[in-house]
Amino acid sequence: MEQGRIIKIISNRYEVLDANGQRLICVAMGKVRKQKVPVVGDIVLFERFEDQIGIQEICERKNELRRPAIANVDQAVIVMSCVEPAFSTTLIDRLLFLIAYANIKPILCITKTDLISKDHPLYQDIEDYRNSGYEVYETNIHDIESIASIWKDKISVLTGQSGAGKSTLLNSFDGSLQLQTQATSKALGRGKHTTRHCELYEIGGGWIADTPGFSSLDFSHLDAQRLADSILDFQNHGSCKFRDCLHIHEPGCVIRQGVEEGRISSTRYQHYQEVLQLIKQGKVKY
Ligand SMILES: Nc1nc2c(ncn2[C@@H]2O[C@H](COP(=O)(O)OP(=O)(O)O)[C@@H](O)[C@H]2O)c(=O)[nH]1
Ligand SMILES: [Mg+2]
Ligand SMILES: [Zn+2]
Repeated sequence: MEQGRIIKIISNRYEVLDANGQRLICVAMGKVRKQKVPVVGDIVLFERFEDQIGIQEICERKNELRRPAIANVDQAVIVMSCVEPAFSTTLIDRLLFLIAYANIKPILCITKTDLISKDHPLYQDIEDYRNSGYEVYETNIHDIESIASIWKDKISVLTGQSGAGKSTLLNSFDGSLQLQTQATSKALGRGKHTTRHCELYEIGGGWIADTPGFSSLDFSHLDAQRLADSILDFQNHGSCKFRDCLHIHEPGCVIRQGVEEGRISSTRYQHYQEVLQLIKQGKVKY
């Protein structure tokens, strides 16, 4: 059997990139469909038959996201606009937590900087992320230079609200892509949600998935302790001396101390507490 990677899914047709870089249209064989639902990014074993190419097996995933459904990514870029839609550290942090929880490297891309002044207060939030150890890029339609070199040899996924500028960003890197953006979809009268399926595009020497915006983020499947252990702000601060510590009530907890002394972002800590509540409550909409 040969190995390849799913780069696009349209209903039950899977586009697989083979070892020679050829794009093949495949179907999923029955036993695969029983095993699990194939997603973009999946490494698969496939077989060429006379009349079709069949995916026989989905290889073990090194990581996976649910929303968007994608597997085996190296980095997830949270695309957040300065305005339209409004900048939100709550949303950034919820995405940061979900991405780190999934064992994927998060990166922040702040778009539409052309629409705000250089002394806008949100630059303090950006500084806060940088101080916490996150990689942050600032872009706008006229200037994407700073983020141009991060894609090489990596599988990346863009995530963020509808309208944040994800498709615009990818179009700026490769004009031939012509991904539909909100402006173009309005012109065509197709409403707001323009990116309908998940697909990997070859850009900047790597592969990037554009994804639709989401209407909700689901925290119901998260384990509270694993969340606490996956938050980079806490990890960078050294480990808490208590085992199984959620860093909430425990006296002498190093993370709480770090927050009190201003060495851990109080915003992130507050958002962490909120997400713990959401986990307790079960399902949630943002
Ligand atoms: N002024 C400005 N507008 C932008 C920028 N990036 C995207 N837009 C606009 O924002 C709207 C939404 O962009 P789109 O790429 O469709 O967002 P997506 O839903 O995240 O893919 C479109 O009208 C874009 O032209 C930017 O850097 N500056
Ligand atoms: Mg889009
Ligand atoms: Zn603790």
